[in-house]
Amino acid sequence: MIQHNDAPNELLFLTSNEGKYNEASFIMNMFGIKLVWRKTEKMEVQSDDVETVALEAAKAAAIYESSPFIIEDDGLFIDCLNGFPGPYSSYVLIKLGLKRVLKLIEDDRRARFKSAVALHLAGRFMIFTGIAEGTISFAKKGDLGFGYDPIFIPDGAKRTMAEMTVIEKSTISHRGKSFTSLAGYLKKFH
Ligand code: ITT
Repeated sequence: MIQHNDAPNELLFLTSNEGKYNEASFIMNMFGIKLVWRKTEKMEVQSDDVETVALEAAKAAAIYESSPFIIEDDGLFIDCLNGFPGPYSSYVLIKLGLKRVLKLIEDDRRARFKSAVALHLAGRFMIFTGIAEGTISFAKKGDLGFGYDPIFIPDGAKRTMAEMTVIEKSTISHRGKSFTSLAGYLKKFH
């Protein structure tokens, strides 16, 4: 457990993805915690599990980064594709694009986004997670957000995440949940 004196006023977010930073920064701001963007690629081990990828990336980064920081790993897991693209989400988006991903989907359109945030603070590592359940749409819709947002409809919504503002998306997204949990933990020590 971290001590009161360890609680940081600001936290580095190590990521190459501006969309992830913008949303995370918005969420943490609501809790009065400042996120500072350190634009960098994370080290990625091969695993189906976002928690493992985030934790191992944080351990590698802790060798050179002495300030408190976070690293987030995400993936979109599609049921009819046995969880694919999952850990390959970024690569598949670049190589195939959303239209070709849509062509792979069969009758069962269920999917979920997973987010794992690894915190390195006062020499310790902690993981905070969030899941957003939903379905894959029949066509791309919306131009807000980033990544797979135009084809993901969260449960309870009639629109894709790319048709939602950052506030709406963060209320229900995988990232909204993992960062709210991180903020709740950090606020206990302020
Ligand atoms: P860093 O590793 O540098 O943080 P990245 O883009 O490689 O950035 P991830 O491996 O964690 O990030 O994420 C994999 C991909 O999942 C990401 O590139 C997006 O295409 C997609 N993704 C993650 N979160 C998303 C979201 O909220 N909405 C839509 N797509 C998302």
